[in-house]
Amino acid sequence: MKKVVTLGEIMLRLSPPGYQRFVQAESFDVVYGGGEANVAVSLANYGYDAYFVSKLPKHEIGQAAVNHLRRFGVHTDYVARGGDRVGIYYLESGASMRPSKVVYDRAGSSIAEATVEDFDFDAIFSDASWFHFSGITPALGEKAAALTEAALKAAKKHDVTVSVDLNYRKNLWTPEEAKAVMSNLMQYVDVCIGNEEDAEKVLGFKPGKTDVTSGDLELAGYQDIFKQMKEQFGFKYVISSLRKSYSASDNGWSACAYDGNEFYHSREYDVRIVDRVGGGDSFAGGIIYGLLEGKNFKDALEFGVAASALKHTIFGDFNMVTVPEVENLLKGD
Ligand code: KDG
Repeated sequence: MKKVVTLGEIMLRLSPPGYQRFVQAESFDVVYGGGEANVAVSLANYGYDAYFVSKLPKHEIGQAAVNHLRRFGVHTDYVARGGDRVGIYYLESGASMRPSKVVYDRAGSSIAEATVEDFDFDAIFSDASWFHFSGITPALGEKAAALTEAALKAAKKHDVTVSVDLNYRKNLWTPEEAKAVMSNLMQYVDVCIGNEEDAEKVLGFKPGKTDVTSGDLELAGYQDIFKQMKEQFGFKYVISSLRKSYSASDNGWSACAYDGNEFYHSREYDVRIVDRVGGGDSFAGGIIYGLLEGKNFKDALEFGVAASALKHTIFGDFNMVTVPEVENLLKGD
């Protein structure tokens, strides 16, 4: 079975039940999640040997996060134990015209403080097929950025295919900080994935003439910047999810992509959102699955979009869907 590795932070997520606001909540629903952990769960669901690389404290909350990953089939052999804290994020779910809110409490988490000595990257990547990381991990601080680069160097040394989800997080860094760090890391990347705002905030490429909020997608703008990004960073594939935001609860969901020859726009799904957190991660997970399975690029893209559309119907950060479920959606009208 193919071995896929992701690196990042898994956090405790606390959310007021239903659509309550933070200020009225008397209890929280508990799940665990984090960009790259979510991708690992998707890939474990699809039958791959998915390994998550991270660091968590030795106490019971750290253990609960490890257990959560194991419960969904992710290998935790490379989760180092130690440090002081599990990152937390609070999520207030939006509805109708009220947007969702996120509050982070993650500074000084074990993975943010981890160093290269915590991991044996040579061993981790020597038999791996794929490595996925996102812009969230290097945004955790200088140590995490150095750790990400060390992992990328080891992955490339072992000829492992690398994907990134640019994943801009405005609460963690500014566009200028993101650009300085991420532009350097792009030299290791084969498959670049993002969304409407990531290309601009993380790499400085703005798709012209596109107003996503109004639903007026001018795809020519994407075509132009994808060509430029491919040229500048040498990516094999450049991919963006596309969200038409009708309200906090109703979205149009599709993607566009470029492989150096053709520009593709996928099928679009109308999604009524149960929980959109992790939608981008399941998109990345679906594309990685499609490419690892040897699907052509367009089919891998369609698989990612369909997997991600399904994720929007599932509570929590993880996408608990199977390959047949995604394929059924792909076959449907
Ligand atoms: O992509 C989903 C993530 O945003 C979520 O799981 C939490 O990792 C997270 C973050 O940093 O926002």
